[in-house]
Amino acid sequence: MTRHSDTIAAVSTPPGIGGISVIRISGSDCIDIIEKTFKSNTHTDDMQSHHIYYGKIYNDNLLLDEALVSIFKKPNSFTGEDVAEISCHGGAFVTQSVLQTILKNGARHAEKGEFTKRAFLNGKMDLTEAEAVIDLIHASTKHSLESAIYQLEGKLYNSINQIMEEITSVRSEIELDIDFSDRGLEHKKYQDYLTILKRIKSKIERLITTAHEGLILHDGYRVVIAGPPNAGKSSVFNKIIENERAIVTDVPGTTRDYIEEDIALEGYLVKLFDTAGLRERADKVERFGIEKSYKVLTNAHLILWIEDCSVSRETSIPNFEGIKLISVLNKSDLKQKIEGINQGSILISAKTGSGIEELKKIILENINVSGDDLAVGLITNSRQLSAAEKSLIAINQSIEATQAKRGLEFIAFDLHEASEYLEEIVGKISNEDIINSIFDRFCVGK
Ligand SMILES: Nc1nc2c(ncn2[C@@H]2O[C@H](COP(=O)(O)OP(=O)(O)OP(=O)(O)O)[C@@H](O)[C@H]2O)c(=O)[nH]1
Ligand SMILES: [Mg+2]
Repeated sequence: MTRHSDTIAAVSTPPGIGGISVIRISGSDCIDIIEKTFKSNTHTDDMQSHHIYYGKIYNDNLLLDEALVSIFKKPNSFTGEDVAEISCHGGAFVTQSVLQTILKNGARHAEKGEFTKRAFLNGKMDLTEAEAVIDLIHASTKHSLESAIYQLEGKLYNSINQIMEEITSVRSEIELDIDFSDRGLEHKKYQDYLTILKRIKSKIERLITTAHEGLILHDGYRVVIAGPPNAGKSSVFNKIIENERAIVTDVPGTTRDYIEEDIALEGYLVKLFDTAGLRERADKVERFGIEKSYKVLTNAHLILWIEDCSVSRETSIPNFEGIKLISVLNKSDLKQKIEGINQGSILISAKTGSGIEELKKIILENINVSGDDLAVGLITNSRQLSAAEKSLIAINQSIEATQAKRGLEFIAFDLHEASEYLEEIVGKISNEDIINSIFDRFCVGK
């Protein structure tokens, strides 16, 4: 029996005590196992797919629980195999006893994500949809949930499929030309191919640009609070997250290691970082903290540069290449020494809360994710992005080859490669390790 055709079982509801627990079973022995474990007025052979049956769960002759059992016969189930779901009482002991009995009666304990992996291997979903299942489980904000749902509906899959079809169509035409033209192609034909290839290129480019939004919706928008020591960075951080999370003191150099907190701003996931004050003179521990601050800063989407407006500026505002920086003058409740308002700085006070709402609004404006691309399907992780980028490189090579009127075989080869990379996004991955690493991110029972 292969690893994929034995019967697996796991608790699908979260651990702990709840009203009910659901145990999921999938595989060819599923119905047999139900027959051995579950006694109801309807005999197992007469149970219909997609119906719920009431009965009792036994370990041999020992009554364990009352339960509801639903059977989903293949191929119309989540995994594409025979599936049963047992809803029993939610106590941890009851649930474990029922699961142990099912394992004793012929199932193997499922690995992380194994149900979804089977759904993928049985052609029930492509990889982007499988990844959407994980995202759906982990979605913490409205917009990341929406993006996962669209992906689960196959939006990304459809967009990619459409591009792959266009590549296949032009490739077959080129291959016909290889077979039938012994004297090379006329100029016009090259021009026609060029037009088509450029159109495909722009579609892949558009796909890649969606990754910016997709990754923000999926992983969050990174806002890093930085600035000189004692400017009130940690105070601003606490005010934004509405919690006294960071230590605040009047001693410069209080924050050593950076801290991170996730917040939801109007349905967007924002990852807010508080960092160590940046200064030249610092002890060993503080220097470590400052080095780490720089690392976080270089990965920021947005930097809030906080200064104390009641003291004179010692150093000018730094420039972090390619990263938007907003100058924030804190302690507006004190007498101002820095006049920065006319230069576009915003004035706040972490002490009184003045300007904090405005600051949040500015963060939101900068997220700049329109949501227009949601319906098209967004690239939402780096695995998908890197495959799309490789596909773009291959398309660019095919364009170069066409412009140089190189042999048609070269163009066909590049197109083949471009298509392979796109297929990698939706599922044709030959590397077992990559597949396993994707499903490893699931929890058991999913
Ligand atoms: N008056 C006034 N004091 C503030 C304000 N914000 C912070 N402070 C005070 O400024 C001091 C430093 O605040 P922190 O939030 O620890 O400053 P920091 O920038 O995180 O400092 P380091 O972590 O040491 O770099 C504390 O005594 C705060 O109470 C403000 O808006 N007004
Ligand atoms: Mg601090």
